[in-house]
Amino acid sequence: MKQFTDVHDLGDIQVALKEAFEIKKDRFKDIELVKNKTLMMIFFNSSLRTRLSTQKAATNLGMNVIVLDMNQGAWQLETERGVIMDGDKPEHLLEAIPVIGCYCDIIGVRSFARFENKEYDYNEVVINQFIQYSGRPVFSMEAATRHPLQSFADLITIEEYKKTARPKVVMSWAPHPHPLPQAVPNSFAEWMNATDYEFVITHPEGYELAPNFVGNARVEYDQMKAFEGADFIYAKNWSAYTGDNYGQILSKDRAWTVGTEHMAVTNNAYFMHCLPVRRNMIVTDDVIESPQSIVIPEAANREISAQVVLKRLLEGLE
Ligand code: AN0
Ligand code: CP
Repeated sequence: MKQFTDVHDLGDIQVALKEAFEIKKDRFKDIELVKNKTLMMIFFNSSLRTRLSTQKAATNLGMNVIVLDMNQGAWQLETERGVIMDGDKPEHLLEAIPVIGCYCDIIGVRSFARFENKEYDYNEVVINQFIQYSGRPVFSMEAATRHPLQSFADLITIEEYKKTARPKVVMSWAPHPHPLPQAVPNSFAEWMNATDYEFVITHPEGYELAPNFVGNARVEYDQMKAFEGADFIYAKNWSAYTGDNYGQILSKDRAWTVGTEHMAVTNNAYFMHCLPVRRNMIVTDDVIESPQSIVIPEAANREISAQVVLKRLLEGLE
């Protein structure tokens, strides 16, 4: 594998899942796969899980790891080409990226949507510049429009917990005080559409995601109706995508906060969230602390999804 930015890079997802479960059984089995290979993790945004789980996965494979937080100690980077750099940014991304590439074999990048320009975000300008100019295989640690390491871990988790071959999975919008990217819901939808699960998306009007991510999912505006008979509830906030509302908050309606009354109409569904989660905005204390909440095993599977991806990228090195 040469890069990992979306579900298609993995090829057959059943094969990838099989690989994930083999790694989960013995996560140190590939430690002799490579010697002296270095992973560089570049963060333009904060992280707890991605940073820790990806570093753990890399060390399971015997890699060396360098982590760079671009907002702490690195030069502030200009990203637009053609800008006269007489402002407060001393370095350009177009030099920084190939320099970073000199010191490592594989690069992970976290760069969220900025909400300044929808086209810039949806063209994935930052991660694509890393792909183009670093000379190294690049993988997404959440880019502007997708979070594939998360979605892969979510899929592994559903496979572990599902009680029927074709579970009903419901992704529900929930309120949040700040505007959040669409990357997690876009990506989750993309991965769910690559399975044969029954997949439903529920959100207030105005929160429609880009049609290429929604795909064949059923969109149901009545949250309670969507939850009926669900086997998995996947909660997430996102800001508006459509038209001039891009990046805006249209609702903070706490009727959408997932509570016991919502879970009561499901098929004793498991509750999932990528974390970090705002309690009593996205989900009540009672639901997230209930035995049906699988947010911690879901986070644990981030190590596994990262290890599959790193192993494949290592195998693809020339
Ligand atoms: C981020 C988001 O919604 O994309 C990261 C989630 C993994 N969440 C926040 O910024 C709170
Ligand atoms: N779920 C997730 O990616 O968490 P972090 O933002 O803490 O990495």
